[in-house]
Amino acid sequence: KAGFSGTKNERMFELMDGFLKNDPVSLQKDILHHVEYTVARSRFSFDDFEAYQALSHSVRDRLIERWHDTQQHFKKKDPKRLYFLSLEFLMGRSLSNSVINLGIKDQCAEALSQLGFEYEVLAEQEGDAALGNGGLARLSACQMDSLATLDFPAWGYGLRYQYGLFRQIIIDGFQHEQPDYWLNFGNPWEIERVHVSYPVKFYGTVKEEIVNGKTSKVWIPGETVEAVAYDNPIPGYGTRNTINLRLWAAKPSEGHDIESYNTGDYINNIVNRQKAEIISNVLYPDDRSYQGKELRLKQQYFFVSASLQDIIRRFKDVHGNFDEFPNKVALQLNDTHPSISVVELMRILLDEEHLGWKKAWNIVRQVFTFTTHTVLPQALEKVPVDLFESVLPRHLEIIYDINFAFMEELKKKIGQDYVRMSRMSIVEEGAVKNIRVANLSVVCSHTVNGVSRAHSELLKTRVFTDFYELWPAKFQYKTNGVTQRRWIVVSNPSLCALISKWLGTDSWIRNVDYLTRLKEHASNPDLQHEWRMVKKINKMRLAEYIETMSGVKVSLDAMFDVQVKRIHEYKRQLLNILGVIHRYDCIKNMEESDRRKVVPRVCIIGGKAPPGYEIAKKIIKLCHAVAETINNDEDVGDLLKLVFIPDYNVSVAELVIPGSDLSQHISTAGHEASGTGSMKFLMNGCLLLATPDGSTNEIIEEIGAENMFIFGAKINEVPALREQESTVKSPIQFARVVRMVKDGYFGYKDYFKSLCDSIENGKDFYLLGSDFTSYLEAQEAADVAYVDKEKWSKMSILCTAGSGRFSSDRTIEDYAEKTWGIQPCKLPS
Ligand code: HBZ
Repeated sequence: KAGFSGTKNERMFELMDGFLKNDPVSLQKDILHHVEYTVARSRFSFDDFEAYQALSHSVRDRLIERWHDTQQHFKKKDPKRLYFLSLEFLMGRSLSNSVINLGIKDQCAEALSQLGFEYEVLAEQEGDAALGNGGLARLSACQMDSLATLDFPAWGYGLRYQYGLFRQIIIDGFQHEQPDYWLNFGNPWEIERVHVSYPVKFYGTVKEEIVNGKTSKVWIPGETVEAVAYDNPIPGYGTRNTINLRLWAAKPSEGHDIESYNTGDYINNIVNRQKAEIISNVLYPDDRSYQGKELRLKQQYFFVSASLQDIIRRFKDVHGNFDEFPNKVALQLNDTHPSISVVELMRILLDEEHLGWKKAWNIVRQVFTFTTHTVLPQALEKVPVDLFESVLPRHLEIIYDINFAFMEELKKKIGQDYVRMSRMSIVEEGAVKNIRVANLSVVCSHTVNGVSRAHSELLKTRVFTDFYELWPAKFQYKTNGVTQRRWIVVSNPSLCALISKWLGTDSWIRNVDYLTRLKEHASNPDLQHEWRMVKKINKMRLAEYIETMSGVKVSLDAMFDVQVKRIHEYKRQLLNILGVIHRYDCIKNMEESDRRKVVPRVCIIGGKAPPGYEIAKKIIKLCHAVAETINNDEDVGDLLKLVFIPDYNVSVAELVIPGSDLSQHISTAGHEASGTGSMKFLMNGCLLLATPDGSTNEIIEEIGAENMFIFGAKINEVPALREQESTVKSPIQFARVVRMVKDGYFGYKDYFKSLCDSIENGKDFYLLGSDFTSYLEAQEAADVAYVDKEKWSKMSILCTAGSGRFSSDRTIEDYAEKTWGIQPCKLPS
């Protein structure tokens, strides 16, 4: 014990030399250390990728320190914790986000430059973590950033897919899907916790047993799979708080099936055990439909079961019984995907903790909150009862019991209205009996949230009307938001510096209310000039990228007009392409002298089509076919270009959004629950051309319709328009551009036939024809505004200035107060 001073902990801290230091020399030492001992390359010879790995490990070490302190602090304080359950998280890259949130970007850059490396080049080495489809999944990621930054005691739980969202490659204009081997080069941002693992059971039978004189149900599983934890630290900005995103991977279970080893075929047994890993193999790539697939149900139950075991273990470490559970635990259901957790918690409380039904049900109803991200009733998940019975037999029994109790409660309130009762039932009767997962979620949660005001209205009037009438107080909404850390600070450093310069502070990075002060300077010519310079830098980056990806050279003087998002009929990329064809047609038919008045455009489209969605795939092909014609037409030159950006993902978005002048959010009104892309563009001073759908109405309130280009039918006009659709003739320009496609002007005549049929009079469900004229008018208004540089710059500044309300910080504070009932729990600095 020589030299031992004070407590063991202090001595250990001394030995470790305190916390890691963040000056460039210390960082350099750490990087070289990791090159040699983690990456196992010689410190005298390593390439960009190896340098990226070593840098990431150095940053990760710092995250781990904070992570430990945060968890220790939460443990000591034992606050009510939020557990965010989501089957999807679209985290994108971690290095750039981590160095920003830790406040060590400049130090890293300096450390690297002395070693002969460039920070920006290394950051580009990282692949995206794409464990999600689209809006819902990226929203989860933004919300995790806000939860950490605002010091909330929160945990994220999800699934660690081996293969994330497919890579989109384009061959001859057609989308092809390739597996996303994102873990092939290692993932420095996760920590495998081999000791944190739980058995998850499937199949089998249910028996009755007498426990302490009471009948109890015992589930005898037919298969057990082990869930192993992988922790992903999520650092807050301007705080030491670093929270955890725990993702589960499936592994063969140790204790399972030992018998058969003695008797059976050894090799086959090993092979069969290995099949357990299939559960966490691949992310489902359809972001709107769900067809009751067994593997999908197993994925959902797998991550939920492991998460609840983990949450209950943590709770029981401190608490002797479940009375305090609702005061210590909030469980957030991110859409219906994790909703089986309400049944699983019931099962644990009843069968394992032996609580009575009433007590268990009372707990369940106090802890769950549910957010839905959809508008379409048909997109709500259903699981065939037969499937349920085979995979989770005990859970099906509990669902029946919950439903019975609910129906009894309902009868007392509404009397014998059996039609309404059958609509509200968790079990759907019919040729195929189904479990309605959305109804289960509404019944078992104390709060149901929509993702924008308009969405919430639709939930009340169309999707959950019966439930709203029964429990009006349950229904709330929290308009989505995005994190300004990733969408300005990380992705647009020049704009970030400019904003801080003009506000005289960088406080807006933590407190977005400061952004509104930009309004005072919106007409200042100096700011406007600098604002345009920043945009130009970002457009240059984007133009270079476009040229590399598609070979098309674009002019920086042209307006960059962007629509990037998943490809869906309701999002109406087809309307955009038809608009481009119209513009092309006009230019072609113009006198030479008139062409000089045309405002040059670069139309940029990007997004992935769900692999089985034929029409969406045809839209991608049409975009390429039209681009081929336009981009090679000498009459048109720089006046119009059309480019498709392949494999759109989070890191591509970080490049595209800052470089856009105009962006399109043009869903048929009543279809986009919220939309979050628009908010990222807004933050980056990009003007919006949009329909009054989802969160756009709230954006209009904040930015002013005069600073946007709004067009098209309103939500409440759509039903009548649909009814009249077959009788009202579509506008002549619309008919003309559709005919061009139909007649094979862009080739592939037969292939595009069904696409054209889908928007023909009488079948134009998404009302492209009906909105076409006002769409063109909005586009023209954008042209006129763009020519007036001062006016455009002012509008652009006002977009950024008004974007504060659409920060996920605001959304999360709202949820914390009105839905979850949690308080910040900040680490002392
Ligand atoms: O969630 C989106 C909404 O379409 C969008 O309007 C909203 O802004 C965003 C965030 O609230 N919904 C989705 O992205 N939905 C999915 O990705 C999804 C994924 C798997 C499914 C179903 C839906 O099985």
